[in-house]
Amino acid sequence: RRDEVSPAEEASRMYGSPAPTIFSKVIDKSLPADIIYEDEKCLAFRDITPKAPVHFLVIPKVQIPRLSAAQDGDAELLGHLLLVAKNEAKKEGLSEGYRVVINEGPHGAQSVYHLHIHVLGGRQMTWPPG
Ligand code: DGP
Repeated sequence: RRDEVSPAEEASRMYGSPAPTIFSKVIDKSLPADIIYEDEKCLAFRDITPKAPVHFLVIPKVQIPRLSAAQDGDAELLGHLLLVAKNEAKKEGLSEGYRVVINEGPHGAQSVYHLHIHVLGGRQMTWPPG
């Protein structure tokens, strides 16, 4: 069954062996982070270089390297990440709205190759983004 393999084993089976990133250390708690939510599938923690008064990341425990590497079987997990993002945004008091961002690949300015959803709020956002 899916929940009998560790996240690392599962990632290895589904995505090959992507190079671990700094977020692997956040997941295994070998690197401290300000974790605001955790369950068996995901983690939400504050971004170390916040770009807004509230800026947190939601990541799967399975190391999907980037959105373009996601597979059809990830539909439930991806939906879960979005629901966690909006639940935590509410807990953070972002009642006036917020920005949800996934940076994908070089043109998307992705720097950490472990899929993550940015949630930014607490100030007026502008459009288009840089
Ligand atoms: P991206 O450019 O979308 O790949 O964003 C990666 C984000 O991860 C960036 O906003 C900074 C954040 N980040 C990088 N290293 C760490 C870390 O060690 N701890 C935390 N909390 N955030 C980190």
